[in-house]
Amino acid sequence: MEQGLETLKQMYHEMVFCRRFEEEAHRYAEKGVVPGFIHLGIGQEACQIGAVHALRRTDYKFPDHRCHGAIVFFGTDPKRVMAEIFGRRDGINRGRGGSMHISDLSVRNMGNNGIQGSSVLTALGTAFGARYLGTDDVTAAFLGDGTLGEGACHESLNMAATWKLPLVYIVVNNQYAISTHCRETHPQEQLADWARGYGVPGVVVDGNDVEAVFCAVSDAVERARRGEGPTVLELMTYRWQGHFAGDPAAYRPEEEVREWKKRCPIRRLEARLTGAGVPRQELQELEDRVETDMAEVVRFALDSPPPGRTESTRHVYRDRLVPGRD
Ligand SMILES: Cc1ncc(C[n+]2csc(CCOP(=O)(O)OP(=O)(O)O)c2C)c(N)n1
Ligand SMILES: [Mg+2]
Repeated sequence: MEQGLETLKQMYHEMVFCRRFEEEAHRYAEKGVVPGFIHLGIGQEACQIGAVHALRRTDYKFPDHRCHGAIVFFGTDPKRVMAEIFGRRDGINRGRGGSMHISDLSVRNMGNNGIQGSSVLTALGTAFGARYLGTDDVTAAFLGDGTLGEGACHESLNMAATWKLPLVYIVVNNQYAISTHCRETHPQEQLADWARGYGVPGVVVDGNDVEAVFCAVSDAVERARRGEGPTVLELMTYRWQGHFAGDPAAYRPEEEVREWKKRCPIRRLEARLTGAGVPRQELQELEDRVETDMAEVVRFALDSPPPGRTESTRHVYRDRLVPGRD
């Protein structure tokens, strides 16, 4: 599936946006503006944008803790995503979720969960629900190489495979789970092979090539829409930062980090576009547009006040009226 140049330029713009968005989030985390942890997906932009383009607005999405870029391009206003990361009142979840728990049901971003591996179980619910309601909406769940070691992943894939549920497992293999290399925790050469035991296709993809990611996710999504069941995709990539903002990542060889930075997904798409005759100036204009937009995103988030103390018991289950209960 060859992508038109216009789509590739759009992807370029979005990947640059993801990178700059997270760089700004990182900068403000270092200043102490971001409460709690933030995990950055810098270096993994092709995984996020390639997948976004393969999904419809009505598909159910389960981002993981490193998916800020995808969350924005699922269709949530980036200003409200940044405000959420800053824990502010205008955040998409009123500042209560923070980086880890950004959800937006209007675009069927079902949110993330702090318990690694639990999303793939919840994802069974939306996948089954779509089938039950007679729609062809697909569920896509992002998870990491480390998370795949959770028992919940086996339970989820077993059920999805048996019931042929429309579920796509997007395993972003950035090779580390915090400080542990995936070779130390998984016996397979490629994690995608894990799917074979369940009679499910497992596909290894170059996760730094946005076109390859788009094609692989599209194929898996179409297969799911046709009612042929789940697919496990293993996107090979690397996170440039430590596990969380502030982790010096001393456990990784410097040479390894340098090598992976040479495979930058954004520079790679840039080479593809300029090789196809797109003037560098045109890409520069896209980058300039990102800078202008990002200043507005950060300004909005900084200007938004923190949630007031009196609000702390609002919008929680406590307020809900349960029939038959006092
Ligand atoms: C059940 C559970 N165990 C441990 C943790 C702590 N934890 C948070 S992220 C993480 C590593 C996840 O690694 P991976 O799935 O490869 O994702 P990555 O961070 O590399 O994107 C761990 C162990 C957790 N949140 N939940
Ligand atoms: Mg990982």
